[in-house]
Amino acid sequence: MTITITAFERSPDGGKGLARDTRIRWALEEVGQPYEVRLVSFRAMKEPGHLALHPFGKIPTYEEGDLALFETGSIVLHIAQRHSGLLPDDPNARARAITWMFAALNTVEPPILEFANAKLLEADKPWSKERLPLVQERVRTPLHQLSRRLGNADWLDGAFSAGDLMMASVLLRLRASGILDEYPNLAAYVARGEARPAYKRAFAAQLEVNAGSAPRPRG
Ligand code: GTB
Repeated sequence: MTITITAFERSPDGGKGLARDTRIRWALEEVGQPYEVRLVSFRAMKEPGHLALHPFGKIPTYEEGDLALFETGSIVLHIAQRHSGLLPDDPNARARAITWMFAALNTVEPPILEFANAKLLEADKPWSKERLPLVQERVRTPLHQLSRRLGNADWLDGAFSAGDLMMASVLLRLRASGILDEYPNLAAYVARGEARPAYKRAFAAQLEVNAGSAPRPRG
């Protein structure tokens, strides 16, 4: 059955791979599933056709036969459960890998998004300069804890899993701020993710869509 995902017609990051379709592309590349991409504009995302797929009017979405999904956590989990390569067979190890996916999305990503919003959407507010250090500290706290847990390991729990795919995807967004480099083992962890052939194919595919489009900050 054909898999179709949606992505920005023109990503605000100009192809840096930070929009969330890259996670889905990466997961599909890891498990060797071909996919098609339907590009959508910001306007189309808020129109009924897209809202029927994604009630919050965002990308990415995932369609496969009768199934339509939204939310990257749900989509990556679906891909990992349907195809081998992203979750261990042992039930406990599998549950732990899924736990890392949730940790990435529920613990590590929220302060990173708050930080991105503070920089992009609140920079002109009179209180912005005063608030930014607080927001940055909220980013650093889970990073410090994650760094301590990862230690010298390559991946979070044994072999590379969907948990690592999600965690590295979430951390990637921090690189430009310099905060990721404050944690050399996390920076190396993200670099290991990016060095995977599946990530490289995913990155190249999104770049092909966005090459030449100027970066345009947007949350
Ligand atoms: N929780 C949802 C998920 O995980 O799927 C969040 C989906 C989401 O926020 N999608 C964003 C979107 O569609 C794109 S990824 N936004 C359009 C809108 O809300 O109108 C977020 C994103 C956008 C741009 C950059 N960038 O340019 O650096 C990075 C991340």
